[in-house]
Amino acid sequence: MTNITLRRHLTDKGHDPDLIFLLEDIASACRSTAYEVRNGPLKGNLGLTDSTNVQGEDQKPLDIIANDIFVETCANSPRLAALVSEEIEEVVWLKEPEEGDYLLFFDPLDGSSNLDTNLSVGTIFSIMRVTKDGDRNVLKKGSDQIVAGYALYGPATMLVLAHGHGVQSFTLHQGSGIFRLTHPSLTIKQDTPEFAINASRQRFWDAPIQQYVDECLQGKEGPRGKDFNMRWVASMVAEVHRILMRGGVFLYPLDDANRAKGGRLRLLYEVAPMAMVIEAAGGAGSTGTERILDLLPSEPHQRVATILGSKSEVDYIVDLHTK
Ligand code: FDP
Repeated sequence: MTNITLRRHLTDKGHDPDLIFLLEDIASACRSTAYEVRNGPLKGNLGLTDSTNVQGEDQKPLDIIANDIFVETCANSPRLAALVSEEIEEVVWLKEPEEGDYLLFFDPLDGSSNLDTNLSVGTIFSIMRVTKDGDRNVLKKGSDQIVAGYALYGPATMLVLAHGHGVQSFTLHQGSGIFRLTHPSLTIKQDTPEFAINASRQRFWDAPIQQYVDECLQGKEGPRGKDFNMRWVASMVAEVHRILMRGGVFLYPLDDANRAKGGRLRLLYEVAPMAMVIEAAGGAGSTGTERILDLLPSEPHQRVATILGSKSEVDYIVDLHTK
């Protein structure tokens, strides 16, 4: 561990003070969310609410609590023009947008189906800029992100950031509430035989995904010539964090059951931020046919096919699609 705090690190990198302000607000919201997640069973916050979100998915009390924490905390940032949240249908405008203002996209509590079983969940976020006065367009490419990251509420609370200077992870010190730099440079191992996919959907998969998983399962005796390992936490933040720490690939592909919706995971506040983190750590992110960061969304809650992780593995899967 270093003595470098989040604020010191962001300041050393020469970021605009308004961006540091916003990132510190995001860190505060993550700290408060971690506290609520940790105390969820004691406060009776684990069950379902009567409501569904804009995606038609059941909401848990903690989905709503985390969303409210982010909206209240980040609305404090003077240059934040708008918020786009998984839990809110409309874009929330906080001010008349001016050139250089920020736009914040977030999934306040990703993987919340894991709350009942006390497994890791997280928050995913992304920051983009308003490019001209009065511009209310939030439908921008992932390559326009200036910062992307996530907080993982696991045994330790970690904040992972990609902000144009590689990928760093900060760990929340439980006593002081300070995020300290614990992983100054995260890079993804290229040669790790581990894949993550919800295999119960196999009957819906397209041929390239069928072939990829089939080859992995054949192990040493198959065309890949090595044994693979499989993991599925059903929490994208936990999955991506594992891949950052020890390599592998995460797949939530387009399949016959989710094709009409465009996929499972949401582009602007789940997949594009994770793709930025993964690429900044030397990995790759693709739909199978297109680079995720090149996609232009057509609506704020758009879904997308997702393949993220070690570059060699993602490239291999893209090749299977091309063939
Ligand atoms: P959740 O709905 O619990 O928020 O973002 C959606 C997500 O979780 C991902 O975190 C996770 O990878 C995926 O859905 C789980 O999907 P399955 O239900 O198919 O396992």
